Amino acid sequence: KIPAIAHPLAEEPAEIASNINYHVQYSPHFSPFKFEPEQAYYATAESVRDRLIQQWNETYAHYHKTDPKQTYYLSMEYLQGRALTNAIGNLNIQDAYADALNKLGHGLEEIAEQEKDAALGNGGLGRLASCFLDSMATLNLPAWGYGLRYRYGLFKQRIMKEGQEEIAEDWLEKFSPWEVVRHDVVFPVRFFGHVAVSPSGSRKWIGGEVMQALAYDVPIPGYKTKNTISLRLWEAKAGAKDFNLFQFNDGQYEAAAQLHSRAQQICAVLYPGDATESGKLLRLKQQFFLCSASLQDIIFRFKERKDGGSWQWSEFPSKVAVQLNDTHPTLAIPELMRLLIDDEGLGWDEAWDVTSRTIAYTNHTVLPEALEKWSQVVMWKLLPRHMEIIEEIDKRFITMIRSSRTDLESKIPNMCILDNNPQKPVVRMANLCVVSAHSVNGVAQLHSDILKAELFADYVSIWPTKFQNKTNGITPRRWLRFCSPELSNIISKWLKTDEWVTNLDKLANLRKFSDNEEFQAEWASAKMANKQRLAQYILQVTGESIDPNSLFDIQVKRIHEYKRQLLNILGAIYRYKKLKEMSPEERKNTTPRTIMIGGKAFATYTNAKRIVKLVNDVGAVVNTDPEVNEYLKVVFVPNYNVSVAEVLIPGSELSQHISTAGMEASGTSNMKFALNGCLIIGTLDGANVEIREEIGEENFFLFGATADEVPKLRKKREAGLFKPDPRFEEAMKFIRTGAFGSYDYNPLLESLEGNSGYGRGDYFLVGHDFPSYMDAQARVDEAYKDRKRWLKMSILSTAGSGKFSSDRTIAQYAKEIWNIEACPVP
Ligand code: DL6
Repeated sequence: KIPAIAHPLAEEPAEIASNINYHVQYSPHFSPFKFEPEQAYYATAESVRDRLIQQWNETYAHYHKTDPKQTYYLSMEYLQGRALTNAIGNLNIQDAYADALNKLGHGLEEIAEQEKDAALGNGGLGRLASCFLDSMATLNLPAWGYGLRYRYGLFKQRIMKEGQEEIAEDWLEKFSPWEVVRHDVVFPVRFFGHVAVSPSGSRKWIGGEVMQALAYDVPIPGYKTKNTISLRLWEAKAGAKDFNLFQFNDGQYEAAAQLHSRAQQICAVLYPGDATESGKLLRLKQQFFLCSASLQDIIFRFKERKDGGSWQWSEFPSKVAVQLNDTHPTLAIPELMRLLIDDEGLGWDEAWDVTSRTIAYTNHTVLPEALEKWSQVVMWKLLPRHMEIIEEIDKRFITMIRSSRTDLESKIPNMCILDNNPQKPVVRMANLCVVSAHSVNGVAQLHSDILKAELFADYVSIWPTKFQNKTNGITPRRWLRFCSPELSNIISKWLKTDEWVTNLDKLANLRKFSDNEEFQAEWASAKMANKQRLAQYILQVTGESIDPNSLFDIQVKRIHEYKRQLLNILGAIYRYKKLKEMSPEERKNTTPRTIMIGGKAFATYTNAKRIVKLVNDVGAVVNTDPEVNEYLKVVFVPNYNVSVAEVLIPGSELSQHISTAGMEASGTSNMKFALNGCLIIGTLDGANVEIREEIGEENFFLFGATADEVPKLRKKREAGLFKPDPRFEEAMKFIRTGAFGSYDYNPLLESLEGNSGYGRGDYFLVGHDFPSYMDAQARVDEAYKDRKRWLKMSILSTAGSGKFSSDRTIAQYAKEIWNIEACPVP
């Protein structure tokens, strides 16, 4: 009965319902007369998009008119998750949409669940980029995100008897209502070819294969502001002229469309396997594709802003800031140099000055295997002109050291960009970034200190002010306001304002209520509602029934040996064994626990896959053991992603952030859990250090070696001086008895044994930290028995989380690195 009328800016539920109906009828994607949840989702999303487009166009127009300095965030990954709830939440139209959908016979929550996660990232680094976009928009900062439009994002994880299975995740299967293709924004990107030298000596990259980068824009609305910025995702295309009709008609179908198929490969998958040479080449192509297309677009906008008037290249750094999210977009450095020198005719010194004043670099890891090094052979083949430029940057850097810093002569082999080892010559991308960028930052204080003291120590004396810290943050909108409306409402009620949503420091005012019985009771009931919702979800996806009165203990993140899910599961095994040995009476005095572990293992990372299998095998035994399953359950949460996190985190009470100290650059899920009133058991690693400082050490279950002890402990072990704790040995032995099935866990267990060697010697110190971990777990059990104390700690966790808003992080980047200012749309 509701008419189909376009009301793009409708406020009233009845008008919104008409607008949704309009999209059902006039933007059809399905057969007519169907209005099931799926159809309702697409039509609802399109009606929200109408409104976003309006704000978006106003934002573009405003930036064009006011011409502020803009930031461009270059990232190979964005882990956006779902957009609908976030968009209507940021636009503050949830209630009107819920009413409108009710009129149409649907519930908002059910409709929102139809959306597939946009998972164009692996984990923390990609999710950080997405939180940053939300904050940039909310703070009215003139900024853009640039990335790639992967056809298949992060794989879907299925748990089989044999362990993890990976399935391609086709997030674009039907289509995404959140992207707008810009057919007028297309740039050529070249690969291979050669360098031609003109009689005057100028150099130009020619030949090779040329593809087109086509822009798809995703609107990023700020919270309660008109400003709506863009995430611009590039897709690779070949044109009609690249299609050989003659060959096709001759029956050579594949040869006829060769370039089309190579273009398709570029954006086919996030992180193609790089164990093979072709895999490496493809990954490098992806990186260059992002950099080249984005820089051409940025330069185009820089020139366009003067409406044909005159401009100077020296102004470029005062109009453009480019942030490299890790080394993945490092090729932006030689590409900007090439565009300026070869295409725009600048001299080396001027181009270098512009480039280095424009580009800033964030490091996200100290793990040697994650520090990118590209084969010089592959680089010369794919990007010959860029290799010339990189050689010149390196040569000039070495000359500078030799002329002005002779004390660093012996350090040159480590500091220079090209490692010319004849066996395996490589380009060290992190070194290229440090030498070229005007700012280098780590992502938590401890991590930034380690960068300065170790990884980049040699450079610090040359450029003492280049190195900075920008502790990561998370958006309070997605990670509290929208994922836990119950807790949010209580917070706003007691603080008598919802200002905390954009000024998270205000949460500190909750401290004064931490002992208040009425407040505690409301807090407990919100947490219980979230636990019940989580229990429902676990039942639905695993068939396991878990008790909301047990302690919900969660570890969710990518599976990696340094993140030590193995420590967690060994602890669970030990707990299980002890419960088995107890009398029924003794068991009644224990704290019932549900341990949930979730995360994806990289497809070729064998030990990580063994860990996934072990968690599942332990769960299968423990959960069906009638003697103990009232006191302990172990659940593997399949296919962990952003939407799953939005259910798990609000329902958590304890979360584990237990990496070997010094190895987790920051972590951001620790911040999400703490913000949701979940207590942390953790090491002094990454942002744990700062979280503990903010929420109070008495509210944090600390254990384990510190970062400066780790190298000494490794040495001690190599010298054969490590004696494992009997509890640790007991847990290991228990697995070997076959208590959890016949799978051969020896290779995994052996990695924790011996004193050294590849895959041996317990590099991640699980055995060393095990006793202090178990002691900390015992403190958790005791604390949980004291209801009032636990609730107080939970409230203080939320109250102490103000610092970890990505609004704070982004405000610091804006002021201390980018030098940009807010530009609110009037
Ligand atoms: O900075 C975001 C995130 C940190 O929170 C994690 O601690 C860190 O492991 C992650 N780093 C990476 C590095 N990948 N590469 N290369 O994902 O960044």
